[in-house]
Amino acid sequence: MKQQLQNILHQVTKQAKDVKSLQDIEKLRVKFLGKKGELTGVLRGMGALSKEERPIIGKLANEVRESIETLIKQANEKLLSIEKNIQFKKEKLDVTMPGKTYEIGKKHPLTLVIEEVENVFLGLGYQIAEGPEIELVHYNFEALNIHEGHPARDEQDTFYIQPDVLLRTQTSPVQIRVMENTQPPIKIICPGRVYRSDAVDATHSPVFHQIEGLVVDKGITMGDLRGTLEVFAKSMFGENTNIRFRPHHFPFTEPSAEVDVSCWNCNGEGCKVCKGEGWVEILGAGMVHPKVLRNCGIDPEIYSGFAFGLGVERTAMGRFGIDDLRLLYENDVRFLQQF
Ligand code: 2NM
Repeated sequence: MKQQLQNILHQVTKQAKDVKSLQDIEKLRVKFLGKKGELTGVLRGMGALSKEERPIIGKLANEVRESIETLIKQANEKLLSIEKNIQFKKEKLDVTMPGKTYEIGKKHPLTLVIEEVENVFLGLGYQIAEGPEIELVHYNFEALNIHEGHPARDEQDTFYIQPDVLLRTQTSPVQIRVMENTQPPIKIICPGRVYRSDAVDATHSPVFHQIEGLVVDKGITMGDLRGTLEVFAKSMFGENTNIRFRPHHFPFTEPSAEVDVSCWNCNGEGCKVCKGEGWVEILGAGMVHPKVLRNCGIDPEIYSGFAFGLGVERTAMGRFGIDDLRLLYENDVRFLQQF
């Protein structure tokens, strides 16, 4: 019987080393310590022992049971710590890993220029006005004193939809619409898309953007125009910027001028940006023609006004050093990411 007990302990010691799961341990416990287990079986046979043998075997049996319990407890602890380590490994969090970055879009350079110009004029108390891109010939040409036969009406430069309907070639028709519907004072800027039948190259596109400004009130002079454009140029291109007016002709303004700003790149010294001139042409401007005011129901004997217009693409190219206008429309992310 002593031999049997030692054999049981030996078996448990061996098998406890191989347990792979908590269920294995439970099986082991049932097999040796359970009601029908091997140790119990041996103990049942104790009745057949002599008086002298019984306490000796009983003591040994108790020791074996305690040893088995200890072995099972140790196997249990070992397994729990292994499982915990597996769990820890699975849930490991490396706080030094770089975070996930979500790429967010950026504003298009044309939008940046439009918003920058809008902000300057909003600060000067102007309102933003918009209008249709499909226009009546009346608003796009007639009301602006551009009559039939005028070079600006050349069929080739214009997308006609019907004989009296076209894609607007400038944003001035928006200003005509505002003047028709509003009594002065008027202070507006009109940003928007315009269309001309130009072939695409580095400086031309059949679709481009303009921003035109208009002020109509009593006593508005060319001095107001000059001061306004100077404030605008300084806030767009820097405090040291100067402007100059060169005489020009537009059918809708009289007098008219082309407006240059001193080169933002070389400060007037002459460089590649200004092609050695020291000046860059960015605006057209003038005093609104009395005929145009009258066309809109505003009495030129009481009111006067100034207007100006700039090309957004050209301004963006100057501002950001872009040498080909097509880059602005190709939506190449490598280009767009830079702004
Ligand atoms: C320019 C240049 C000069 C202009 C004139 C008008 C209106 F509607 F008042 F007659 N709007 N915009 C104007 C004047 C536009 O763009 C180069």
